[in-house]
Amino acid sequence: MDHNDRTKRTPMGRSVSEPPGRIDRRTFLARGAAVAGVAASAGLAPGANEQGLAGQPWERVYGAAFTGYGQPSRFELPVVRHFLRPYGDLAPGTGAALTPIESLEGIITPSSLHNVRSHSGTPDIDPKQHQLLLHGLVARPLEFSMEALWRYPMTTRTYFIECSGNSLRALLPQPAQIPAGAIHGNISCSEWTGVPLRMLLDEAGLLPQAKWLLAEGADSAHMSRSIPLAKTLDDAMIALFQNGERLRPEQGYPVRLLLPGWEGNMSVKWLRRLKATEGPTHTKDETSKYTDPLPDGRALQFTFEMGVKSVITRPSSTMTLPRPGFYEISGIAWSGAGRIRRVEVSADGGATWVDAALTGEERAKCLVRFRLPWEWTGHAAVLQSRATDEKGRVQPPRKEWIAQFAPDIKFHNNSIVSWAVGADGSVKNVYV
Ligand SMILES: Nc1nc2c(c(=O)[nH]1)N[C@H]1C(S)=C(S)[C@@H](COP(=O)(O)O)O[C@H]1N2
Ligand SMILES: [Mo]
Repeated sequence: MDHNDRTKRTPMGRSVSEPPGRIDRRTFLARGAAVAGVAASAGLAPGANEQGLAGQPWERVYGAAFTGYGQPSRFELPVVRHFLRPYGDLAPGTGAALTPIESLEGIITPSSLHNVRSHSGTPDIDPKQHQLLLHGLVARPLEFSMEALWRYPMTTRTYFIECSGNSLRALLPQPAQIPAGAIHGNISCSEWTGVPLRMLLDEAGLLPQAKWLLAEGADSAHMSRSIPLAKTLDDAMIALFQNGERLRPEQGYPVRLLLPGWEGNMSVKWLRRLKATEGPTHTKDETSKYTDPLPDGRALQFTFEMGVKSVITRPSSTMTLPRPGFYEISGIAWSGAGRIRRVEVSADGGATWVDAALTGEERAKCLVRFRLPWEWTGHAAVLQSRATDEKGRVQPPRKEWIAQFAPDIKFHNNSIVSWAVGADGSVKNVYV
């Protein structure tokens, strides 16, 4: 449709020809003043700024002392991870602590809010006692102290980690009315620094029969997974740092495996052993879990790469829009296959779509932030986002995705997420 057809405005600045809730970046920018107007009606009386210059209480007292390790403002204390503890207090560190994606912006997850997925809690590992063994089908078995690992050349990359059980709660029979992060927050994105795994494998000398690598953690579950060699020689990293500091214990301190774009489970934390093998080991963690049941009774095993996906984080489930007017729709998108090429947003439950602006799309296997201005007219609306990656894969509608699997499917849900905005401004999780 020609944008010039939309220039007839009412005195309120609303185009009479536009359908309710239409979204358009140019309209938003042209009418930025209207947003300021909303703020004025929200209580900022003219002249309030000048009065404010007289000084708030904190402007008249000496500030707090330095702290050794900084913390967020006390006013941000409610921003915390969402716990999913299937065994309750019996196993308080088992399950997941999901990132409050609904409260965050940009693409980096603060380390303290990184999602945590653990099968047997977080071990308290002394880095001086911890060793990484590299053995099996190699010419020279090696054992690395953490100090030894530090002496290798390192690389720094920004990658997401998504649990393949993310969005499990979007498969409940009824849509859960909980924050976006409690449903879709089993994902985070950090800057990781470490040693390319390839370098250690080259040093050990892989034998020709070696085709897979078993990775095992030092937690009491001894979580372990089999990894095809091609990935370990590609972009796999032995990560030691997260967002500039040593890994957090919950992320695998003192050392973890990082397999960019692959299901989070394979990025073995608290890494203690890598064993080169001829075939996959078929560990408990890759047979009893992380398989996808099909309608004909069979199951898919080894679904490594995470699908193309996106979710609108603002506005999202359990939020309330205080009044009609301009909002910025904001969300995250990612793909295990590489870069995000496009994110489209719909405000009418998928009938029409508009391209959103992207931040960070030059990076592969990294979160991308998408944003789009939106005018909420006060009518009911259904907000959705749909991502496309550089391989041309498009995020599927929920019904289409579900139809591929048996009813007890639990993993790899990358289907489109829908948030319904009611006439009262309430935002609800809905299935479309
Ligand atoms: N040793 C070990 N590694 C592990 C796990 C575990 O329980 N033990 N959980 C896995 C799972 S299921 C996921 S999704 C990722 C999560 O990484 P994060 O907690 O840093 O987000 O770690 C993986 N690595
Ligand atoms: Mo996971």
